[in-house]
Amino acid sequence: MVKPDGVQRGLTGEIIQRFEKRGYKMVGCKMVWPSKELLEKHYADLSGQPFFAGLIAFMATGPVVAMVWEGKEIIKMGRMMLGATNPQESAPGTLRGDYSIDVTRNIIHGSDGVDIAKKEIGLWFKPEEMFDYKSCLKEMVY
Ligand code: RTP
Repeated sequence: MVKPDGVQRGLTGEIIQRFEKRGYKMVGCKMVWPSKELLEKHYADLSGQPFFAGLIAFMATGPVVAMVWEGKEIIKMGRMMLGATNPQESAPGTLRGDYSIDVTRNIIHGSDGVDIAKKEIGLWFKPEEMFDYKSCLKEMVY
């Protein structure tokens, strides 16, 4: 998910391009201005953290771009492409390492496991908003 800061800074295209160029297939994509209720469900596992309220407030400041990507080891590789949560620890060459300096405004969120991804896809997408289509990347992806 491109966070509000990523959308407002015009980084959505760059983020999508990095995943596409790497060989991943987009199977869902939508702009959403999320409610606090949706965000509280999305970040439910962090509800005990001191930064929770600030994180929810920030994430509700503008639209985000929710995406579903498919391909070999997408969770592991996607998180490598994002870089460390705290941009001060993100390697140059990663999205956060190249484009952010603040842990809240770290431009992008990525699911950190298959079960978490399923839960998050269920929160953000209706089944008819996901697409199973043929791609010329298919041979690379599978
Ligand atoms: P994400 O879910 O966004 O990909 O990030 P993550 O797994 O790497 O990090 P997580 O621990 O799940 O935290 C979610 C988001 O909360 C913000 N955060 N702020 N110390 C802090 O102020 C702090 N720690 C985390 C970050 O924006 C992080 O992406």
